Amino acid sequence: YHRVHGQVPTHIPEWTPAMDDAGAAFTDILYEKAVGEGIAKITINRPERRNAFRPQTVKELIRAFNDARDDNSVGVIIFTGKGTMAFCSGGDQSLRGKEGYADFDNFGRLNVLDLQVQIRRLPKPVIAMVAGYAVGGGHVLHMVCDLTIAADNAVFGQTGPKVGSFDAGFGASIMSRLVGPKRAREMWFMARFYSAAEAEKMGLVNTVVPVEKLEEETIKWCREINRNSPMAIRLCKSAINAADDGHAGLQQIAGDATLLFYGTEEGTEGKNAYLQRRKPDFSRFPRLP
Ligand code: S0N
Repeated sequence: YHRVHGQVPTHIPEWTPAMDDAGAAFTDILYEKAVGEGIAKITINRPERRNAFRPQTVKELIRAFNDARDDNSVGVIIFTGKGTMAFCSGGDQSLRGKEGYADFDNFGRLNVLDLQVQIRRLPKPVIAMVAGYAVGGGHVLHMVCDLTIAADNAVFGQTGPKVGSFDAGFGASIMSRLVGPKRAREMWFMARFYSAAEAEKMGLVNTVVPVEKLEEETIKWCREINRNSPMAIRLCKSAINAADDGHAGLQQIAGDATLLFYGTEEGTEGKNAYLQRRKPDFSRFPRLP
């Protein structure tokens, strides 16, 4: 393989600050792109709170993920937290009220659930790059990513039953798929923390590397993915999620099929016939077995 494709370079690229169409500054996140590499990096930037998210953080993350999705030069998205102490420690508990988390709006919300769905449906790989704590809602965020590259100082776990909360959505179902129902029950019932090595053994993460090599290794994975067919990767992602995501999963993979069909002569014949006010002629297209 390497003789044909060459070794994958591991140097860290130059990160250029990025904006979305709204052009408003980000306060809680950093959004960067490695121009010419097809890699975007989205970083929760609240290290003083172990990268806990508040509603504003989630709103900004949703904007950045949308932009990275729409930018057709981007093939892979890295999702991470600032510093090496934490990927994300979940919802900011100081802002938790009766209806969810409240910041500037003064009413509660759980908009991280929208972010989870967005990452799951985004037709490009999202890689969680985890140093330090990935706990509570932060642990769910790494689980909804397509891949997780962990530093050797990473710590994983749910805290909900200790702090009076739980994520019975993707936080339970995707975990059960990843580690199996017995382990998932253990993680939620006991609310223990697990080391990177334990997480690797449980199938929670793809690989573990020394913390000082974390970005280098993640970039290497991104470059290796970006060498491959974006359409094949898109279909693999939607296929792997399809059954678990029910109607929404079917809709995603069906949309991919429509996207491909539009590119065929058969699909184009129907559109042309309509525009040319004639009967479509599908007779030349084979009825394949
Ligand atoms: C991460 C931990 C283990 C790190 O410990 P360490 O290194 O000893 O640091 P600390 O001194 O504890 O923390 C440093 C400073 O950061 C603040 N901080 C840390 N985490 C949070 C947080 N989540 N919210 C607010 N502040 C946080 C500390 O307070 C400290 O600040 P100072 O220096 O000012 O004292 C440790 O910090 C820890 O255990 N953190 C809490 C982890 C946790 O329980 N998270 C919340 C879990 N719940 C969710 O995430 C809910 C998610 C959600 O939105 C949801 C989604 C779906 C359905 C339901 C929900 C739901 O809301 O329940």
